[in-house]
Amino acid sequence: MSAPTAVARDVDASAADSAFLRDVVAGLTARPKRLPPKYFYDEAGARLFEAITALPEYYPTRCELAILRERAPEIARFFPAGSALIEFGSGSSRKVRMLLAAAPAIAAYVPVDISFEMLMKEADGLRRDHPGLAVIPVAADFTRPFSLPAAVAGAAHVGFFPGSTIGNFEPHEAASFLRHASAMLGRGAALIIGVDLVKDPAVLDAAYNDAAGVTAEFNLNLLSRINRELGGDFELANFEHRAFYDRERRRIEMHLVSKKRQQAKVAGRLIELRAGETIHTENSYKYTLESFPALARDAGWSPRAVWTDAGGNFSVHALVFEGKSE
Ligand code: AVI
Repeated sequence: MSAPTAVARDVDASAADSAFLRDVVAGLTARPKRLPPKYFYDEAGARLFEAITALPEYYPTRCELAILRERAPEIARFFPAGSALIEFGSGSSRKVRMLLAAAPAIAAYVPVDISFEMLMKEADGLRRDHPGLAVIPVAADFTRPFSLPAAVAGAAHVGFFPGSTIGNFEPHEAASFLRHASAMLGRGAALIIGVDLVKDPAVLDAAYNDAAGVTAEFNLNLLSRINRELGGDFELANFEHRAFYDRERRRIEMHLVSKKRQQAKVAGRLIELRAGETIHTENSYKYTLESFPALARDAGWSPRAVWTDAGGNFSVHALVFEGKSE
């Protein structure tokens, strides 16, 4: 297969801007106030997230890379010859490179990401290193249904969703993502998915309250982004980062806490905050080796294999869709 250079752009830039504005105004005028975590990832946010993945306290990336490194040959058994690998939220290509190295039978790689620049940069590097692989990027918000490129229509599909990004969805959103994924990938498809595990709350608290303050910067960048892109006037010094583990809900919650009574404007709208009031910016759900397969089963997937790192911190699951496509 030759390597097409065209990129399918499912995201219209002005539509994306107005969705951002709509979601921000709706979230900041709701009670309690909230902002969707998908908006963390502008260029500065993506850079800060890369820095988080290298922090000593942030174990998920290291643990998942260790699993992929050690188990790639076993994972590769889920990739039929000539298949197309579709990565949801591809970002940097570090993880997929491990799978591509172990599975030369993959014919096409479809990275799906909201960031067009990141897609282009990573696609160029992959084409250079895998000349026989068709790299067909799709610029799209993968949290919503999108179309796969026609070039991979006839191939077997394998989804790849690493990083426990599924943990940033509410459980009902996670189930609906899994249902959309099965409809898109089709009958017989596999999905390789990284899922963070329930563990000692002290380890979780440390991972989201790092000593260097990078996670705090990442959280606060959401307000900087609103200031930059939506003409907001948030005073960052008037907010602080708060992250804690809720044992009952098995999730880390991240908030931005207003240090005092204050007002801010966003696109002409007045936002009022009480002292101590929070803006809820992210949930990061943690699953067990029983609860994630149960969620996947309810969404129509058959769990086939699971791998964990030596410390039992993180899991990578192989699911297969045997049912009917919607
Ligand atoms: C991308 N996602 C899985 C990260 C997480 O751990 O929930 C985002 C993150 N938030 C704070 N630190 C990292």
